[in-house]
Amino acid sequence: MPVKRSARADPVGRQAEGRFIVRSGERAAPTPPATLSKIATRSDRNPRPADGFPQAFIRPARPNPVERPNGFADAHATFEAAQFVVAGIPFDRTTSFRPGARFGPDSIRQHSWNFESYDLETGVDLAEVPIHDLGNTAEFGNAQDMVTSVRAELRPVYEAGKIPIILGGDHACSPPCVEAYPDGGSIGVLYIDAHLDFRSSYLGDSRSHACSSRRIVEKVGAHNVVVLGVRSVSREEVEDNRSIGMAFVTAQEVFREGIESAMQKALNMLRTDRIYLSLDIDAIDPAFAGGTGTPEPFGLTPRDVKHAIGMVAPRLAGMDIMEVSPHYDQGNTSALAARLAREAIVRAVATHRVR
Ligand SMILES: [Mn+2]
Repeated sequence: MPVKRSARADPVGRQAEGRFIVRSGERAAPTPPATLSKIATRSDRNPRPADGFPQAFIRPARPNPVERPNGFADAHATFEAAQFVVAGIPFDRTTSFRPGARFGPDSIRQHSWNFESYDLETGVDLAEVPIHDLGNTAEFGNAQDMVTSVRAELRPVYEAGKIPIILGGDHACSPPCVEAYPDGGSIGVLYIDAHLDFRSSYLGDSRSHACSSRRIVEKVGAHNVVVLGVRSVSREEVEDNRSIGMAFVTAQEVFREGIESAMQKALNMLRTDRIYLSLDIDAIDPAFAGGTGTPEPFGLTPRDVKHAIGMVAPRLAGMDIMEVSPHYDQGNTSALAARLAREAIVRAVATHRVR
């Protein structure tokens, strides 16, 4: 039977402080991994009523669009058992053009229910992978509050050896996800974005989404960051970076050389054992992912990014998908984001490098 999401175990012991809370709605009770078919698993969540009930009122085998649970699909595990931990940061207060990425996490979760749990290419069934959904952070008044809280909330996730899958939110949400990585651990960052995001400060805010790669460089070092898919920079960003030396691979290079070669180049530069993948959905061409705050033409294809995820997966330390702003399209951007999150999980599992 459905249980109140807010009534479940508090994995990091901080729900009383109002973070990673789920504000509304109910969620289907956890179900064990499927042993028969996908349909059987979905049916378990929606038991058929007793015989004789009018046919018109028999509930569908899969959640319908209005009664779909709030959480990420197939996230049935407890926090303790989980290898992957989904969390949402519905924060978009530094968006510089079109706001709305605060609606990204829940829209991505909704669209995650569209997909089968079984992945044809890897043979991995997400229903058998321990995934936990922490819910969303509380809302924040400013970027610094968000940064402080996200750092504190994500550190225990890393310390427990789990891989966070963070759903944003504007790209200002990414630096604290990297900064939360335990001190002493060396981490590389693959930052996939149309923009360089290398401003020192933007509109008076050093925590603006226009400054995110720079904040990450300050944490992990310029030699441990590569930006992929770039096609929009300011002159000042490029000039600043000449002395700092963060590497980037342009969208044009990906188009010219192909994603395999471009990614090989990027991975050769990231010498750390583990890599955090930050994906600004605007790296992908607005023809495919127009539901975003700052759409930039001449972008990567969804297939490019799928392939890039597959190449990073054996070293995956964590991942975020940011800047999905669902009200600017018909759901295709959210669907793509949900599918790419699932791709990261199945590829990481398939390479048997998950701790
Ligand atoms: Mn961007």
